Amino acid sequence: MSFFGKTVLGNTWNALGDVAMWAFEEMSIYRRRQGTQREVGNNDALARFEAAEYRKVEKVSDISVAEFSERYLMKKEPVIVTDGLRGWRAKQIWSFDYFCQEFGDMSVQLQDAGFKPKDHVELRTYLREIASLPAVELGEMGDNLSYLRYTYDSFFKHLLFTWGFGHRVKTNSFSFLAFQRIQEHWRRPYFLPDGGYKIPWVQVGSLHPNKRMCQDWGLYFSAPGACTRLHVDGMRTNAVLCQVAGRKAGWIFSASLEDVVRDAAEGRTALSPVVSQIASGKNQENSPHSKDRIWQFDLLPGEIMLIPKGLAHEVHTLSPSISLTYNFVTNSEYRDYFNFKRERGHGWIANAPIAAVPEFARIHQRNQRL
Ligand SMILES: O=C(O)CCC(=O)C(=O)O
Ligand SMILES: [Fe+2]
Repeated sequence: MSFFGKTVLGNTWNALGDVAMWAFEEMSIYRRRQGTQREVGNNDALARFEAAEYRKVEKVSDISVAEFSERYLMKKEPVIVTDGLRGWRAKQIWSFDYFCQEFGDMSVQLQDAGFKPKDHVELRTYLREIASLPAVELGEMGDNLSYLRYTYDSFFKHLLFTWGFGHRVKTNSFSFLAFQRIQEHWRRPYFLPDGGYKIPWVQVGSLHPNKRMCQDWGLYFSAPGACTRLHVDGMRTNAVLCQVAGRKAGWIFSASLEDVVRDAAEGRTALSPVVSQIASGKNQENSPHSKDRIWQFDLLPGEIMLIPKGLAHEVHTLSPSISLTYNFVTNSEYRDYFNFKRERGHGWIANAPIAAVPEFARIHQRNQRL
């Protein structure tokens, strides 16, 4: 068979896998979640935060696929790979000027801190505006600054891109056009396996995320002070946040804290300084909440962070930022991914940032000084 024939066949096979996978998951979640409800209201939220282990996301470099997988991916432990962009021409090419020059005339739709669609603006105007803003510290938030995450013009076109048929699609969407035109500037990060993925479906051959648009793929542009509010990604898959320009910082919360942190952000808790045996010290090994963990991260240009599947996180932009992100699940993680998702359902986004809760901000301030 010709090379072309093989590619089309391969893409079609992957597409069928994607659809079957998605249908199977949705059915299972639907059947499981009928009639169950999340418990809301956590009066011991502050105590839980106080007692949780507060750490920095570990930084590593020159890490092998096997080590990355064993130490971080399989353990749902966040990590930053400092030489993550190794081999990416994007490091030299991508800048605010580059995107102004190449795509400046396009109209793009911005979003708010909760992914809600906002104004349409000219890309050049937006990029010039944010590129000139001064840096901020973590916790200094702008007044709901808008954010350019992704602009997909139709669901069907999106599907074609995810199945590797993007080159055949006519579109005026910035994300789609950019995806096609910057393919040679980036690649799958060197520490991720080349094949064996359930999401997107790649059972034979290698995953090329620069050719086949992965779940939640986006080129993100944001201003100092902009925030992506506390959330769990919709599909509860792993995310890689690839930082090309500017700095981002924020927090990732262990699965055990999901309801607590959501309730705290949304004000469904008294957050009074509860006097309890756990509030005064760190969790003991055998305490019921010993798995409670808050990771704070500082992500610099050239680095890639893993946000493990299903964990709540909040991301703040500290200086004018360009980053690329996409989501995935490998074969060996699938069972854990599936069980967790069946239990908890889809992701969510809080209606207010956790950084704005004074009691949480104090815990962050105190830990920063340690
Ligand atoms: O980079 C950001 O601001 C947030 C990325 C993220 O968590 C997401 O898009 O789901
Ligand atoms: Fe996210």
